[in-house]
Amino acid sequence: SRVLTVGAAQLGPIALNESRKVVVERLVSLLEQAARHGCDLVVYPELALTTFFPRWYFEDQAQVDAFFERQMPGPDTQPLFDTARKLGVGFCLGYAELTQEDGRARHFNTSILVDQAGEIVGKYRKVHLPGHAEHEPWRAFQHLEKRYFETGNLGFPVFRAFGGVIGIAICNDRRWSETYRVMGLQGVEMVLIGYNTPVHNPPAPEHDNLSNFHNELVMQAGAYQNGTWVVGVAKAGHEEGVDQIGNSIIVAPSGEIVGACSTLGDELAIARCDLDLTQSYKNTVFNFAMHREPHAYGLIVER
Ligand code: CDT
Repeated sequence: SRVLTVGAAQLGPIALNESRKVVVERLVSLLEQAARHGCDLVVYPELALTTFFPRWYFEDQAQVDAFFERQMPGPDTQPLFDTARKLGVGFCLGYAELTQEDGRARHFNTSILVDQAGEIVGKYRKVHLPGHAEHEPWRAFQHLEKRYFETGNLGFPVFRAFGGVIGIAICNDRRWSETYRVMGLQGVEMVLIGYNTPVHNPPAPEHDNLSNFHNELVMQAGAYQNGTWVVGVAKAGHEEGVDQIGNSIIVAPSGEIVGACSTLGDELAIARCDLDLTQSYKNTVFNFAMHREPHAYGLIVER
């Protein structure tokens, strides 16, 4: 067996005026708790350093850029990396990334994987950006990810780390079967997913009371259909007037939930995940080499 002990480090709300320093203290506290319980790896939510800023329309780009990190680690996040190295616990962290690429400023919704030595060993940039690009005042709150971020340009890579094959997805990515399958085809054994999911979906309020059900449905299906562990971690609770789901879960390759948070605040859910449990799915019902029929799947990549 290859046991990876994982902590799903759910966060409660982050206020608009909460400093990075205070948020990082919360992250460090969860990392210390995880170390005391023998975790190898801790997974934080999407955009874990600030409030979920796409809920507001900002005209001033400088105001938007204030939510972005220009350096990782930077002065505010260095203590998290130092603690990881000291405790020998890795982490996966979501943040807004502002970088210079191809001679221009690029904005991505990013997540990194940091190993037990405190080194960045993987990076992913969100592909499935939800919401809208223009101000829509009829909404109770905005979801302007399509305005503030570019579509991720790294595909869905997997990383050989923590004794296994690790993949990353971010929030809305988890609703798309292609996300898991592209990583499944690369042998992924654990997919790490942070999210910020409002309970209320303004264009489809009839879905609101199904938000936890859909959260579990997509991650349990993604796990089973690809023979992989899935760790889903929320930024939860009542944040700046918007209710966000919690429901952070750790899902086995069987599709069963083996760990879960029960509050809407800062909370750690832990599971001992045997990466070898992926094998009986990858070698039988989801033996891709034996049973996939890609000749019949062309439409998926044609439009
Ligand atoms: N952050 C993020 O991607 N949130 C989206 C909200 C979409 S509303 C269905 C999510 O998929 O949870």
